[in-house]
Amino acid sequence: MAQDDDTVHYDGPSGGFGSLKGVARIFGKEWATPMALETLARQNKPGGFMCVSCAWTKPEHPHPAEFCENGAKATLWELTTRTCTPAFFEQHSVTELRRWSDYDLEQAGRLTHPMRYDRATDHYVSVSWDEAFSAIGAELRSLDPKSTVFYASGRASLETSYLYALFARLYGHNNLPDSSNMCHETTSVGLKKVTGSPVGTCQLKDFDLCDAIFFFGQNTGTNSPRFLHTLKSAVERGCKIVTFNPVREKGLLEFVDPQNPVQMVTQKPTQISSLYYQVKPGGDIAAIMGMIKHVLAVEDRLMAEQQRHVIDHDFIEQHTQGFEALVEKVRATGWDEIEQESGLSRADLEIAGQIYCDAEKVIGIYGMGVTQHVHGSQTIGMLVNLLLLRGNIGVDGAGISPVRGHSNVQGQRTVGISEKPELVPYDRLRAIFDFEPPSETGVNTVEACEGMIDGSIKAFVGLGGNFVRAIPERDKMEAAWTKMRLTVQIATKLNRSHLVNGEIAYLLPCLGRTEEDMQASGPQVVTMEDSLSMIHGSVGKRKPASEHLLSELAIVAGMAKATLPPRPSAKWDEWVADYSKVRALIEATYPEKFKDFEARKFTPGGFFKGNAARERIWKTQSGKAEFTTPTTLTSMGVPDKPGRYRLITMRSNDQFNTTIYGYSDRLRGIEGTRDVLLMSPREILAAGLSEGQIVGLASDADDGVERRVDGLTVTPFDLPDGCVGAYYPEMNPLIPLWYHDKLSKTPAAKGVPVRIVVADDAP
Ligand SMILES: Nc1nc2c(c(=O)[nH]1)N[C@H]1C(S)=C(S)[C@@H](COP(=O)(O)OP(=O)(O)OC[C@H]3O[C@@H](n4cnc5c(=O)[nH]c(N)nc54)[C@H](O)[C@@H]3O)O[C@H]1N2
Ligand SMILES: Nc1nc2c(c(=O)[nH]1)N[C@H]1C(S)=C(S)[C@@H](COP(=O)(O)OP(=O)(O)OC[C@H]3O[C@@H](n4cnc5c(=O)[nH]c(N)nc54)[C@H](O)[C@@H]3O)O[C@H]1N2
Ligand SMILES: [Mo]
Repeated sequence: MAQDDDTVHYDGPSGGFGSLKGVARIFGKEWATPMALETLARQNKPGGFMCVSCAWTKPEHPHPAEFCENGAKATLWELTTRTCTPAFFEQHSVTELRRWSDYDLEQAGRLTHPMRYDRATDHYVSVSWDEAFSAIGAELRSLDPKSTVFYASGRASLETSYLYALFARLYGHNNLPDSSNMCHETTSVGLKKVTGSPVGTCQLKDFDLCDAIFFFGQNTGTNSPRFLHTLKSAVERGCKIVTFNPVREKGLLEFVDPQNPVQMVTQKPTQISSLYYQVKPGGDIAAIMGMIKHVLAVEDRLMAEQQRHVIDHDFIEQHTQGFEALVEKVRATGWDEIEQESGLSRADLEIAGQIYCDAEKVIGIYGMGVTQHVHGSQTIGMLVNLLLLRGNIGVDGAGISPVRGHSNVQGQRTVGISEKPELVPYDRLRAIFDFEPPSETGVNTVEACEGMIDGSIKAFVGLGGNFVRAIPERDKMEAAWTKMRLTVQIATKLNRSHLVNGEIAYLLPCLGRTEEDMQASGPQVVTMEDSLSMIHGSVGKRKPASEHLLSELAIVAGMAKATLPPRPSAKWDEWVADYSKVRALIEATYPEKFKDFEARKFTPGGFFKGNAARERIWKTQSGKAEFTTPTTLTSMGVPDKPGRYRLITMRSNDQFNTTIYGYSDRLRGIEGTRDVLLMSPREILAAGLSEGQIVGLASDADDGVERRVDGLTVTPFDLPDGCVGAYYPEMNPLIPLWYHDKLSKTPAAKGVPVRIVVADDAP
């Protein structure tokens, strides 16, 4: 695709020296210790520790250095020697800190002491753990459990997560929203609906066997860089990668392996995508419809010529339902509509469709570009439709593989962090702990926010994360937040969510995963589940950032003990002393997935928890894999109109969610600032704007609510017409709380309706 000359772009491939420089920039800072390299060498290795960055799988035979630029940044970020001590809080009031940027807040370093917010002086003051636990316990006891929320950001271990969910249920609620609610909940609900499995079906070995990979809205180079090694090997043995993404992401175009000396010297990159389609944001349903239309046309032609079938009719007959309705819909949909909604030409989609027909085994990959849309669930349904046509689920070398975010986000759901009681084996919880778990469905993230606004939610406990910064509708939410009675945050570093406090507020500092977790029975192991459903043990070896830190598990147990009446089955102290006892509980609760958990926890490459859809056992309502007929060709929630743009909220290469490592998005050529509005040169011209002009964005959701972000520099960028790009989390004030995936309520952060506001005095 042609690139206008003045469009900002970066010429180097992803990986390569640029990625080493990215790491060096962080290493160079005074706060990285000389021990850092030794820690990095243990990253993602059996018996080592599992990276705190993304959830991509950890292979059985790791590279000498099995980490990437961004994994190294995440590790070093945790290893900083800077500390955010009581003296820091004495110096800076909470009101003052609210004016700091996300970057500056986390630069303050690791939290060292448990802190209580003192409203009278507007400062955090240090408290003892006992004091914090008993105050939190007293507050929780005085509240209706159903008016409280226990949030989890997907990092905490399986052991901690299991106990956190148990604490919630013993206390009396299922209000367990998770970062997954803003992320792959579309998968947990949408993929489960059609395949019966809430997670992907692929394993690493499938990537050695597939003939084609169709890639939708996942930015591998930045968000799961180690996956590039897998893709590179696939390409080198002839696998075709076909990518759909409005942005020409460097990592999906070409890659220099920083682990490969020859490639590093020659700098000859591997071409990753054979075909790259700049689909309109929200245009994926239409694009897949076009491909399916082509598959049907090929089938018709082959049938007429009495040749072989391209569609796997035996599979469809035996394993699926809904095929005829889909075919009818596809035949009734015209190419003009498909071209209009996808922004792609019939000829291009026919080429993609032909690659699909020619490939024996196909994998479908997707990320936030699919899940964060109003009709994201329908897009997942369409991708599954495409795969089912040729029996591409449940055979080696094929399948569907959503790429998950946080390092244990998938695992947290596996061990009970879910607002939906039907997803949790209550019979086993009853038997093990001798209690009646609450039957009422809890709140997800959006519902928790609604509850804070209407006053029904009165307390928030956050196991990691930066909730206030990550959710939509920030301005309204920050105001609602302060009306809560109690807010408790378990964290490693200071962030915005710690500065908008309830009436009573505690900030509880915890160990990071790289740090040694010493308990009564000795140093502890924790476990996590990656994107491919592999379970891994992780051991931290570093000296903790402060002697006052507790492990996340100990903090959860401390709060639970202070809140709940004692019961013989709840052995909080024993569990803290020895995490293997918690693994035994996990195995007892989920025996099919965690058989011989303790013995298998260090299996190289992890152990597979199993997946029914992979075995072609469909745990759907119909007992079959379901073809679904889309009700729309666009996943946008509002129609286009003049002056309205579709905003993609993006992650830079220098951030992990709300943690901003720096201001270099080197793979996109944007340096020194995050306050940019990315637009195609054509659109800049058409809107009467000029490069470098400072503009604002306003929400254009037709609900009469004023939402604004100002101070964005117009920057030419290679994007399809009708859309603009800007960074997450800065753009979150623009997303209405009600603008989310219909089925799962995942906020639709990738197709936000906005208009551009030019100040009267602008040049
Ligand atoms: N370094 C780093 N690693 C991370 C994270 C991080 O912030 N930094 N975050 C972690 C987390 S929690 C998650 S969930 C994952 C997120 O990883 P991804 O799933 O990759 O998420 P995003 O970067 O938000 O967006 C993905 C891509 O979708 C494209 N896109 C936008 N709209 C559309 C559309 O309508 N259709 C299509 N086909 N594409 C579209 C965007 O251009 C972008 O390339 O990464 C995890 N890993
Ligand atoms: N507009 C827009 N909004 C989005 C998205 C988007 O693409 N666009 N993406 C969404 C997605 S996919 C997600 S997952 C959410 C992210 O939402 P969250 O998971 O809530 O946010 P993070 O930024 O990952 O959390 C960062 C904080 O976690 C804490 N932390 C780090 N390590 C640890 C640890 O080991 N233990 C504990 N207890 N705390 C730790 C630190 O204090 C740090 O400040 O945001 C969502 N919001
Ligand atoms: Mo995520």
